[in-house]
Amino acid sequence: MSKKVLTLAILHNTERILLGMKKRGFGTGRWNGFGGKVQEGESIEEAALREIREEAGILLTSLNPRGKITFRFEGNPEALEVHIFSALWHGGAIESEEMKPQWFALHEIPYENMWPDDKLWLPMLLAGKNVVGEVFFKNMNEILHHTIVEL
Ligand code: 8OG
Repeated sequence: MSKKVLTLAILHNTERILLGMKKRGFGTGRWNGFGGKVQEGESIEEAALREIREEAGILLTSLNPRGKITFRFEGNPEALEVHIFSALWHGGAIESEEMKPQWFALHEIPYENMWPDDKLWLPMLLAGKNVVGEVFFKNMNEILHHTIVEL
């Protein structure tokens, strides 16, 4: 079974979270953290830092590794191994071709317009826990089963 390695970074502070509206590609129309595919020759953290720079115009030098979630879709042999990072952020963000950034209060996270798994693990992450798990999707909107636990 093949796998694709991706990154996902959650930028937040004690009051707010910075999400981006995905304007193209996988997950279009959903709010998400910033991230994408790891390219040849870069470490996973380097890829995460590059994606934050490209998608939100934010220059960071390090990230906190927060765990890993593997996504599978029914009928698709390729697993998506998403490495999750976080960083404390208070500053601005710049809209890119891929993402329109927006701050949300931590009690107003728009889960109804996010990937359906996010409500399963993002609250744990924001509570300071690291997460590890697997999510098996029937399609983009429906989860067949999942296991997500504190790392
Ligand atoms: O490069 P590309 O835009 O295809 O990267 C996809 C991004 O979406 C990457 O940051 C990983 C992230 N992602 C998934 N699946 C899920 C998911 O179920 N929930 C969340 N929050 N992000 C996901 O690929």
